[in-house]
Amino acid sequence: MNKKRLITALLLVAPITTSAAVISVYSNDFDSGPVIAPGVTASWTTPGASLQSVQGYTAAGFSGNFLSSYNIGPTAGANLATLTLNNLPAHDSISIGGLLAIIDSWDSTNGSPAPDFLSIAVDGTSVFQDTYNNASGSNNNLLGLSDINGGKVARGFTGWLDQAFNLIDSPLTAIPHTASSIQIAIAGNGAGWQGGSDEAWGIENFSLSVNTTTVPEPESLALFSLGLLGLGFSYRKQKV
Ligand SMILES: [Ca+2]
Ligand SMILES: [Ca+2]
Ligand SMILES: [Ca+2]
Ligand SMILES: [Ca+2]
Repeated sequence: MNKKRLITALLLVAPITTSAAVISVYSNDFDSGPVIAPGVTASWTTPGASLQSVQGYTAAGFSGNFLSSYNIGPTAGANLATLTLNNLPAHDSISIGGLLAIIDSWDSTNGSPAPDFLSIAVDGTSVFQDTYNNASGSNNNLLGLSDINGGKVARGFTGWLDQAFNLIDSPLTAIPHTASSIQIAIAGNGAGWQGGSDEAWGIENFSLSVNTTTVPEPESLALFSLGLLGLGFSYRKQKV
């Protein structure tokens, strides 16, 4: 096939590729107020968390305040922070982003008292659950989140060592979802989760984006077919 025909064929094939669009619908640094897409409404209910200083987490890229469970709970049902968003644009999946602080004496699934879990649910269905071993136990960051803290380093609160992770590339990316409303619930839980000032979580730069996938239009499919024809013609021509 000559170069011109190859380029023509590739150009015609290009429109068949499904394209994805990402729309940021909510982000919050917990300092300057949330940024919310036009038409979308957002509200938090936070019996298990409050706005607090990030303390030494500035060294891990946090700033000002974050949403944290430090010094709160645990009591049944009170370990939660839930974000509700309504009037989302049409989408087929969602992605949750942010920085996660794992504060003080977390005891993994096999330390004491354990197990300790950080859990995130979307519309009541668990999409994220992991455990951390700041104080005891051996299982830590089983989901392999990106460490942004340089390992276990004291970042304040009580004297126990602390951890921090970026939620990027976690199971929170491209979660299938189509409804126009969503509830995202963050909780510390597990039979050994002590909460209060023993072990806590914090969320910074929390964000939600919705993803749309564009399928090829019939016109593109027709062009694609023509491209294939052209490709076949070129091959035949070259053989003789
Ligand atoms: Ca902040
Ligand atoms: Ca503990
Ligand atoms: Ca600490
Ligand atoms: Ca514990």
